[in-house]
Amino acid sequence: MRMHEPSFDIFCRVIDNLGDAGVCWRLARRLSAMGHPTRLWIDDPAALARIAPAVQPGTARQHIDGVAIRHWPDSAIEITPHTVVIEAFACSPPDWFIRCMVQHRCLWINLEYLSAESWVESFHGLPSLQPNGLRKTFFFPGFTPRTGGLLREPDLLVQRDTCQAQDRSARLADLLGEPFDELPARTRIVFLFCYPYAPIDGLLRGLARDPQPTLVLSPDEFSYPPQPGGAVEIRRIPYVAQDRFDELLWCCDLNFVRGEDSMVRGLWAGAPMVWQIYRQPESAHLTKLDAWLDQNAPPAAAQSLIRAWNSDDEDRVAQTVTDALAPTVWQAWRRHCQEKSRELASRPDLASQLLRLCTSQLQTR
Ligand code: TRH
Repeated sequence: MRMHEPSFDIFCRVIDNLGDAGVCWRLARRLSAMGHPTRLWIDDPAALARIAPAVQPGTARQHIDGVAIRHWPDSAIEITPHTVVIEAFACSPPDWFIRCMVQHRCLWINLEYLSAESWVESFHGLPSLQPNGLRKTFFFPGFTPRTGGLLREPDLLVQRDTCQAQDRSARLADLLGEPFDELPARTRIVFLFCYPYAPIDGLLRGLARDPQPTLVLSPDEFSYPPQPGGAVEIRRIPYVAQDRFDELLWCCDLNFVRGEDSMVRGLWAGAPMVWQIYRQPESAHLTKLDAWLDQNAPPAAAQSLIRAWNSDDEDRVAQTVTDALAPTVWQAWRRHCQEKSRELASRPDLASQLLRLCTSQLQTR
């Protein structure tokens, strides 16, 4: 391993759900695909296995999609660290590993949470000198040119458009391993990925009032309210591997996404999207949601639906669903999402920006 070439150790602590593993896995695969040796340390490989089926949760070391995966060990092991160490979401590597980092003068990056708040621009890229002599750099993903950007694979939008030119029932059948050939004409397909406390009852009521038939695809195991009536069908679907998750979103007309990684994929899908933001104490998440809505600025009716979806108010959700599906709003919302996906994709992606930063820091250290 050469001293000035970025190679990566990524540390991932799974707090809950799939987003911690999801973000780290996507980044690790991307860095490896760009030709940089990458090792992912994860404390809960079972969470990763849900979205990367080749992963064996009980195996301490494995190599999948070009990434070396290590079960984060409890005690010190003999290891040479890579030139760059990324801690995801301030999880901090273990002390014994930090001692190796000091010895090898590693770069240390803290990959932060995604936020559209304006302060992110001034904190992105800031260094923090550690008492042990290492310098930790704060890397903030974001939606504007002065942030670290968003994870995006090359030609993603071209792949999306090519995929969408093919028959949708056939694509769904291939992806989910179930027949989809009886979809009534004009069926609206809704992908529903949300937290168990989401106001689903209100959503289903709103959809049931709409004249267009709806098929709701849901990978989650929580129980749904009784069939909502109207032409709404709910279909439980299996989880798909992360490298095919986009294809699922590309099959749908309206995507309900959550957390961080699925939200970004919803943006790339370029279709109307409703984001359920991860709840934080003292409603800090609502400030983040407002910041994103201000910045992204979807049509007013879509904003009302997204705000309602992040509340407990089922009636408000039902009403705002109806408003957002009204033909003129719906068309404007679709156009908006298409344009936004193109605008965001015109900026450098997160992995390229991270590489540029690490390459220049390694040369000057
Ligand atoms: O699961 P999430 O809610 O994750 C989180 C965590 O709560 C975490 O603690 C918090 O820090 C973070 O959000 C902001 O949502 P997210 O981020 O969308 O992650 C889900 C991952 O699962 C994403 O990588 C996509 C993947 N996925 C698949 O690969 N296949 C599937 O079928 C589904 C439904 C998801």
